[in-house]
Amino acid sequence: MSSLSNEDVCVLIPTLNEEATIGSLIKDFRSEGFNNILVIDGNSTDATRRIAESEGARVIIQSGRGKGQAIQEAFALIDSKYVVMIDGDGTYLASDVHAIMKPLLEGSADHVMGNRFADYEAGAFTKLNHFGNQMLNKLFGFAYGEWLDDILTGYRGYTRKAVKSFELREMGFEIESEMTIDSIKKDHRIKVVPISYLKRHYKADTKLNPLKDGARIARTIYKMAKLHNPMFYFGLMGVTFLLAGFISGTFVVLQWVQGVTRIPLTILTAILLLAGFQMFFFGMLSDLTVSLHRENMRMLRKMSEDLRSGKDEQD
Ligand SMILES: Nc1nc2c(ncn2[C@@H]2O[C@H](COP(=O)(O)OP(=O)(O)OP(=O)(O)O)[C@@H](O)[C@H]2O)c(=O)[nH]1
Ligand SMILES: [Mg+2]
Repeated sequence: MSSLSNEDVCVLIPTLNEEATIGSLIKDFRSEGFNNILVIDGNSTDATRRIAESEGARVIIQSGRGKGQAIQEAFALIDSKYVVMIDGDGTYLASDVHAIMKPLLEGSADHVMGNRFADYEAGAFTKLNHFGNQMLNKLFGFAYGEWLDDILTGYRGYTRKAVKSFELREMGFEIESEMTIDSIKKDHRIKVVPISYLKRHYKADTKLNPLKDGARIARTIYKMAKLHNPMFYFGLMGVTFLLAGFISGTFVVLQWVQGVTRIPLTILTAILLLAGFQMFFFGMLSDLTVSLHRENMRMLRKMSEDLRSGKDEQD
C-alpha cells in the first residue's frame, strides 16, 4: 500500500439512515490509511451526513432515489485509479479492504468481489436471506455460466477502467447483479476474495425487502440473460410451454382412454407443444447472433485498446 497515494483509491459508501454505523466505518477506513472517502447519501433523515462530514468524508446527496441510482451518480463523479465500494451499515470490515485491493494492485483483476459466505457471524444472514442469496447465486450460474460465490455482495473493488466502462441502468438493489453481469459481458477479470460479514447494528433497519427486492433481482438476472445467454432465456420459456403441454396432453390422453374426446384441449396441447419447441429454435438462433456480436465487440475493444496504447507510446 505504501506506493499508493490516498487519491489513488476512492472509498465509496452509499448511505440511507446509517447514523449508528457510518462514523466508525469512516474512522476505521482512515486508520487503514484510506482518506479519500465519498459518501453518497439518499436524503437520510437522521444524522448520517453530519457524522460522515465530521469524520472527514466528502458527502454528496444523490439526485434520485435508490442504491443503484446513487452508485451510478457517484461513478460518474469519481476519477480515481481504484474504487472500493462498501455498504455503510457496518456489516463489513474496513480491514478487509486489503484483501479487496490486492488483486487490483497486482493487476490480476478489474472487479473484485468480497465473498460474505466465507466467514459470517451468526445472525448476519436471516434464514430467508441466506436461502435467497444462494438461490440467486445458482440462477446466476445457470444464466451466465459463472459460478460466483456471492453475486450480491456489497463490498467490491474496481479499476478505473471497469468503472468507466460500466453501462448501468438499475436504480435499486438490482445494481449488484447488473454490475456483475456487465463485467462478464465486458470481459472484465473478476476475482472473488473471502471477507467477513457481521450482523446489522441493532438500531439500524435494513432497507431491503427480501421478497420484493429478491424477486426484482431474480427478474433482472433473467431479463439480462436474453442478451447474454438466449438459450437459457428462451429455453426456460420453452420448458414452461412444454411442461404445460405435457400436463394438458396427459389429461387429454387419459380422457380419451375413457372414451371422452376433448377437442379444444387437444388443440391447446398441440399449440403449447409447438410453441415450446419453437422457443428452443429461437434460443438457438439468438445464441448464434449473440455469439457473433460478442466476437465483434471483443475485436472492437481490442482495436480501441491497441489504438490507445499506440497513442500513449507516441505521446
Ligand atoms: N444513497 C443511497 N444508499 C442506499 C439506499 N438504499 C440503501 N442504501 C445503502 O446501501 C447499503 C446497503 O443497504 P442495505 O439496506 O444494508 O441492504 P443490503 O445490505 O443489501 O441488505 P441487508 O442484508 O438487509 O443488510 C447501505 O449502506 C444503505 O444505507 C438509497 O436509496 N440511496
Ligand atoms: Mg446490509
